[in-house]
Amino acid sequence: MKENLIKKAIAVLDGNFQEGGFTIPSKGLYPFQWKWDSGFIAIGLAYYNMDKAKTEIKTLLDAQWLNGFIPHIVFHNENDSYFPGADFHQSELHPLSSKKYRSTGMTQPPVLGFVLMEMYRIAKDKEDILSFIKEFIDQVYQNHEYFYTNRDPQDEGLVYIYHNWESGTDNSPVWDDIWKTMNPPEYTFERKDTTHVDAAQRPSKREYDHYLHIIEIAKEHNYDDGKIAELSPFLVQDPLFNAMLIKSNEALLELYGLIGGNEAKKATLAHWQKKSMERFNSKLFDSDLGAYVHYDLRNEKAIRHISSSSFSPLFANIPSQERAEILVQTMMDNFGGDDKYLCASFNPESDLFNPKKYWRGPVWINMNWLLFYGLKNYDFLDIATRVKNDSIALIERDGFFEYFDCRKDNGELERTGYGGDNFSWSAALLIDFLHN
Ligand code: 2M8
Repeated sequence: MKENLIKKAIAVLDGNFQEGGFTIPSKGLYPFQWKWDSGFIAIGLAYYNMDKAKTEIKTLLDAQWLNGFIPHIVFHNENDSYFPGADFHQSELHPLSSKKYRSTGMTQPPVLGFVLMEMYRIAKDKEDILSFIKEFIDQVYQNHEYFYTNRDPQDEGLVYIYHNWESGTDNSPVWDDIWKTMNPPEYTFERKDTTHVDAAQRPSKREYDHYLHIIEIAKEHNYDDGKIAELSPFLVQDPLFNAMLIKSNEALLELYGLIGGNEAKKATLAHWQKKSMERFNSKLFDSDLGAYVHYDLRNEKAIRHISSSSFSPLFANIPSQERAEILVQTMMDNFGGDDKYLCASFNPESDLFNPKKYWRGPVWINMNWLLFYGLKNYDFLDIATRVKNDSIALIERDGFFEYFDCRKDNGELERTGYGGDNFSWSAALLIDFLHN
């Protein structure tokens, strides 16, 4: 059974691998290289083809800008089956953007530090992987330097995102109140995603107007970080994004330790890490909700919703044991009923929860993967096992979908696996689940 599932997962990943040396998230729907997808994909690849895993990371880093920024989509080809594509984003507006690849002018969660650490953990030949890491680690460090230098205007140790697409959790209800503060024009454009996937499972046209409007503002200022911090209607400190940065800081520190030398970089990483951890805990924990929340920096207020991002700090060892216990209790009370698979992407107890719509409720395998290791960090071994087994059960129930209905189906649900099929990170992280 296990061997069979691994074989199927490998077939999904191999089927999505492209000649340019990267893996698309899913055929049709997502025809390019995405930043955090590539990171998760490399973890799966590392189990059966370390060379491919290295290539995945190398290709992504090849698109890094001169200021250390790594874009969220690298447009390796002219495929026009995705909107908005390279012509809309116009990364060339930024003076330091890559001359080799067109890309977006926004980023995604900084997963690469801990992905390198995972590759090291999985590798059989430690010497070989360490020489790969040695070659590329400085680029990841420079990416962190970009964040701390350009994305933290009040020098808090918490970095902002300026677009919901930077969060990775695109249409989460967390952003709904921000949309109410904006009134973008009604743009005319041709959606491509809804030709691949039922519109009921994707963001609405009006939501897309907001998404495009933020990009238009950034483009007017040639993607200048200072101007974006000043003017973007969307400016958020996201617990998921910052937890990924903190976990990656920790990984870089450990990897530089293995490599030796690099004292100045280690000292800087340790400094960032301390500051970020402290501020994360003092600013983003909501004691009344018993969960970490997002902070809207533009409108200076906390966004008081519980989502799967609220639990991601467990992965980065951010809460104390005592706080972790509160957090897990909150999760089990709201998300953990026997009638549900763990872990919905948005609070099932909220009126805004939608079990079929993208980041408004369905289970995502990458979030479950973060949760699995996060729960293990704090010795919640039974719940961690449940998260792992639920993830495997969902893939067995539905296939390698992009997202899954968290409700246990007694035959009354018409379908339960949603979005893109043969989805790469679902396959890649299943391989990891089955080995751990
Ligand atoms: C989804 O986002 C893209 C935009 O980046 C889209 O909807 O077109 C998100 O789920 C994101 O987290 C993911 O990286 C991307 C590709 O899988 O798809």
